Amino acid sequence: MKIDVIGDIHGCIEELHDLFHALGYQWEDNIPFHPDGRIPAFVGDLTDRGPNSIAVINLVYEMVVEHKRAIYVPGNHCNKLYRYFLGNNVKQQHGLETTVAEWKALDAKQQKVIQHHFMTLYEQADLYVVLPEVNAVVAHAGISADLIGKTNKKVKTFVLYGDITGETHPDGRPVRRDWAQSYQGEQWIVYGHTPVKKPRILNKTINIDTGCVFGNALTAFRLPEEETVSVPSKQQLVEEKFQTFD
Ligand SMILES: [Mn+2]
Repeated sequence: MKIDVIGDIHGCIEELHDLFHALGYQWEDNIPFHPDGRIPAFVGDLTDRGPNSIAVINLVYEMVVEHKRAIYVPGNHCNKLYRYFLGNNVKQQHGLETTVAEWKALDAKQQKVIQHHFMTLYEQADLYVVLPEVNAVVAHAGISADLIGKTNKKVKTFVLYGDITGETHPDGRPVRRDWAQSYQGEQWIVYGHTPVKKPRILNKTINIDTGCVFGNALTAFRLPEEETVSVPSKQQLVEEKFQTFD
């Protein structure tokens, strides 16, 4: 099994197409297939903030649910959109408002189709995936070694939001522990969630959220090759969104 883990897309469909092209995928029936049978694994946060969230939902749904030729794990933005579609009272902010606006612009029949696609995609997904063939775990905000193999509320919070302490920085961002720093496992942990300018490799973890929606790049991590492939973003650069590490 050969895997291409794809970072946070956030509605950037053009860059996703560019990335599939850069990875050597070919389009058949509007779906990218790799001639060597490689499997894409989406690390979550498909929607919000970017220009084409609905198109990303449709493509990922087709690949994962219809064709069963791709893997998907949910991100925190996916969780929020799912709760919106459930009818929960979710605040339309932090990018959800762009996805909701796209969705509301559709006719009633299309709205139902998209809602059904996304909810089906989300409901069939595991919180994270373990891929023994390539010695890797894919989880949106990462996972600590002691939680691998478990599914409980703590795991759900970790994989969606990271190792949050419950406290917030003065600017409102949640305080997160740097779990990757203390990771001692032998399996790759491939994750996204926190935008960085370059893929961040630390121990056997790699953050591939290179902030496409904030104007930097969309990145894939290829296994077993252990190579990254990035394509440039077409969005405007928002410098302050990127985390820097010493
Ligand atoms: Mn996220």
